[in-house]
Amino acid sequence: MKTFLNHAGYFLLFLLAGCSFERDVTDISFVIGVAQANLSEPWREVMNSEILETAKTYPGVKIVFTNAGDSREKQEADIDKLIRSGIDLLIVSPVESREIAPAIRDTYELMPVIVLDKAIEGYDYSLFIGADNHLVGTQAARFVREYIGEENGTVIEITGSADSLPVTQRMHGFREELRESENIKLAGSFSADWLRDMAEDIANNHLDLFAASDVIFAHNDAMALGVYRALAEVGITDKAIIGIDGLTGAEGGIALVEAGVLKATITCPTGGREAVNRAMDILQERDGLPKKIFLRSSLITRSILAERDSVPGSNAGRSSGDPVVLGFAQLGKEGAWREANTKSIISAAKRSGITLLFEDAELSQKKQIDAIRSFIDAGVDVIAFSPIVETGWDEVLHEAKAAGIPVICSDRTVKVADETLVTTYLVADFIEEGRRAAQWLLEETQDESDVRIVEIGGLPGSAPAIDRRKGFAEIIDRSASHTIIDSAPGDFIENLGYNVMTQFLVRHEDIDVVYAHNDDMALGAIRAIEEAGLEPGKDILIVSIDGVKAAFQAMTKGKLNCTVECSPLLGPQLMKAVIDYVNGEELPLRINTEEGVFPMEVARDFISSRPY
Ligand code: GYE
Repeated sequence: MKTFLNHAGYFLLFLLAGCSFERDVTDISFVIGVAQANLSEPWREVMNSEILETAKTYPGVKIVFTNAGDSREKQEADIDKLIRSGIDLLIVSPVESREIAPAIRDTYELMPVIVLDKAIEGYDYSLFIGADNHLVGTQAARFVREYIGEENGTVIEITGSADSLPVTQRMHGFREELRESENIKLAGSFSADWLRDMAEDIANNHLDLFAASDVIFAHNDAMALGVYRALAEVGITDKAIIGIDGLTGAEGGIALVEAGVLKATITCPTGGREAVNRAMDILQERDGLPKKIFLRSSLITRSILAERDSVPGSNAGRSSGDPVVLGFAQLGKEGAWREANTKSIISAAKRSGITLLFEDAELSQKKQIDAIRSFIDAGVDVIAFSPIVETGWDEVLHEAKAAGIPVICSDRTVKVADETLVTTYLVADFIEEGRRAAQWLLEETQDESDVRIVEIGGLPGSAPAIDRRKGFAEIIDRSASHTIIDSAPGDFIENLGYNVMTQFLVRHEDIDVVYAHNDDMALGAIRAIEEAGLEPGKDILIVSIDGVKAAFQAMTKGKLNCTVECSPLLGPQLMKAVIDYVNGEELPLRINTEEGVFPMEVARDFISSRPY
């Protein structure tokens, strides 16, 4: 029955959409195709209606929906039909993450593609938008830990369809965090395919187990409601049941929390609104387009709802004519990347009419904290900073929060106990950069055995140094022929890269590869290798990260073998986030920038167009 309905629904939509396939160029400026995975989950209905509602705010934009009824083959056919109908951009919410990837890649060769909700492997699409499902799971477990406290307790988990990426991520996040409390045991885990009635049946079939548990955590609110119904049937109405989604409307998570049916829910935005807004940015070729947007998820309880109603909105107290003031605390001037980053921020602020208070912390965390405090005192609208290291920010960020000033982390991440202290992260995926450097290396040296690698690390304790190391090691560890024989920090500074490499060359006779966490240190290493009478790029292969101009110059001379791009041009994205915030829009949790990999062979083709 479900399939029939889906197909019938699809045909209806397709017939309706049929009229728009004949494009009337005079009044339709863009047609956006939406390949939806299914419409049997309320969450997806909300996604579609958000897409429609948002599209209405852009005159001349037409949306054409298809519904794959959870069949991958059907979704491939849908995408095909949408393309043939003449859409300008595809939004796809994939049925699954793996096998659909080639169809998405082929479409991306023809037009921009936004992947919504389920990430796919690789980078063959324009933009990914979705929740951080690992974090969603962590947030749920944090609530459970807080709720159960020190006593012994048990929890039952009801998951969405097994074998789907968000489910695995939610499970991992939930269990990892739960393990922090030894007194809490997972008493059972069941899959109910995201469906309310299936969850109700499961609870009915295991009533004793459910009745004896302290908390039931379901991967969506619909299943949480199903469990509630089963327990209410036998007179249990005070069980702590928590869900995910936090949709508005009847039977939505917010109403269920308000009514006391659920103790809590974690909001999981559908991204429909964001997808259309970003689609328009792409179609109108606006500045500051990111690669991945992770949406914010928040814990909702009755008391949080009550509190929220009494808190003024983000732009309270501003009058619309006031210039927007941004305080930016730069970490220092350690090299070429940072110089480009600073320039990008200053010029983008000018272009956007934002008043910028700029402080340079000269590589001192203390100075950076002082700068943030000075922005709080000045009462700026938004604070942004590029955190020199990951930890040690809780106190000053609490001060900013207490003053009602949002904080954006630009380029690097922080580790804080309360994740609401940071409004948005505008960062690169440093782990992925490390992986890409390693993948390039494995391919380049695939026929060799016993490849000996030295690593020149970034500033210890900084997010890029921690993550670039992690991502690189993850891939290298899979190869029996590659070993990281030594690693030492060069703090992202050219001279220190030179020093570290000089010592490596004294300590080790047979170095095959240098992996440097940035180009500046690689350039320092090149100097050291030449001084030792060896040929960089030949006797010793060198791979680094950033993609600055000097790295391209070194590649054209054959001295550097590969650079993995990490764009410093964050100014336009940052200003967009600031303006969106001031306009009262909810900002995503994390925005990842676009990045490429440039081996030596292509350096000449790109060098003249490198923007930094
Ligand atoms: O790669 C390095 C700089 O935080 C991403 O910092 C940034 C890094 C960049 O010093 O060159």
